Amino acid sequence: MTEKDELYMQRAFQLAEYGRGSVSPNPMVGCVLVAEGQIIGEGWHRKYGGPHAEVEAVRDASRRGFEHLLPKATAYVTLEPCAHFGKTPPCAKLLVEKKIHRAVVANDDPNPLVSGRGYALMQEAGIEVHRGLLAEKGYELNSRFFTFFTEKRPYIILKWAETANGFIAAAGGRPVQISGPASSQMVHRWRSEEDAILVGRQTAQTDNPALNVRHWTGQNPVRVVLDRQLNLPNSLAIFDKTQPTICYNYMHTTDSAIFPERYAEFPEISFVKIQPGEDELHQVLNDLYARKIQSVLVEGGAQILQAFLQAGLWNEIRRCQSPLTLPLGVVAPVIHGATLKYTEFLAQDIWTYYIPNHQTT
Ligand code: AOF
Ligand code: ZN
Repeated sequence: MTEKDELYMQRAFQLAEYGRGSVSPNPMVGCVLVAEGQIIGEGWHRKYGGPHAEVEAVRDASRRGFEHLLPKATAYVTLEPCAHFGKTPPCAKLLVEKKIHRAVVANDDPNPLVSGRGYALMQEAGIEVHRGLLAEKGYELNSRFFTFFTEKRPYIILKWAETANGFIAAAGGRPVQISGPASSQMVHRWRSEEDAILVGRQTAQTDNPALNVRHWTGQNPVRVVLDRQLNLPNSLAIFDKTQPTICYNYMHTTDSAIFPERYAEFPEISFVKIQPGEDELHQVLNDLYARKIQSVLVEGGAQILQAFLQAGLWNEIRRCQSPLTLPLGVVAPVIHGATLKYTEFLAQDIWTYYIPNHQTT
């Protein structure tokens, strides 16, 4: 593998990134076709249900009048080309049909429908296949997709804002605006990037959050609330039916909403029964997994954040510390088992990012 190979793969990753926010539950994938020392076609998976990266790249090559060079081409693909008939025909087959000469891939596809079979299809047809180039970068890019298939649960991001003296709400849980406007906007961008957003009963009640994307453009996540005794009033913003919503509780089940068709025109509220017990979070996560929800942003409050932390059920912490102080209040979650990734300043706020001790990306 040469430096040039790495460069083209970097480009493929750049393209893959354009799919962020529009492809879930599919991975972000990019593809670059190179022949005679030049890029002849580029593509990425743009939208869930749409053509895969390889199809886009081959189309691009044709559009540019380079179809005849495909038999000399190397395909740089960030994920093992698929081998199944899903929403689109298999990409590995397309590369074979186009007589691509060589394929360089970053990550193996963990999807059991594909895993290994994409390589097999290409190798049987005589395509020279290289695997694992810049694999780490791929795991980071598609951390949600990989976590979903390997851990069989969504990727979990814990997020909160605390005062300089460590409170996330005022005394009695009374909400206070802790982070500044720049941070709020960033959080809205984050909401648009994840499949679901989760809060506990107390937060739903006292903050009455809409849990939608307002200060950014993008898709609204599925709202998830834990209301064990089902005593939240239906006048709350989260029950306004403008967004698909799942309410986990001990009492009642409806099967009204069919997820992940979650961007349907008339989303419903789905009530899902869980059993009281220590594994409640696992029950919730198992259900989200069954609904193909690959990532969840946990936005509080302190109790629910602490529960995820204690259970070791998280992949990222994003903590905001503002310059504000409060005389009394609800104490912020205690972080443990975490490695600091980096810190950044956003206007007056300090954001600190952590990953679990044994996680590499
Ligand atoms: C590729 N190239 O660009 C992507 C792939 O329902 P479908 O047909 O869209 O298939 C989804 C699966 O295909 C997804 O779970 C993953 O395994 C693979 N994604 N494969 O060759 C792509 N997005
Ligand atoms: Zn494909």
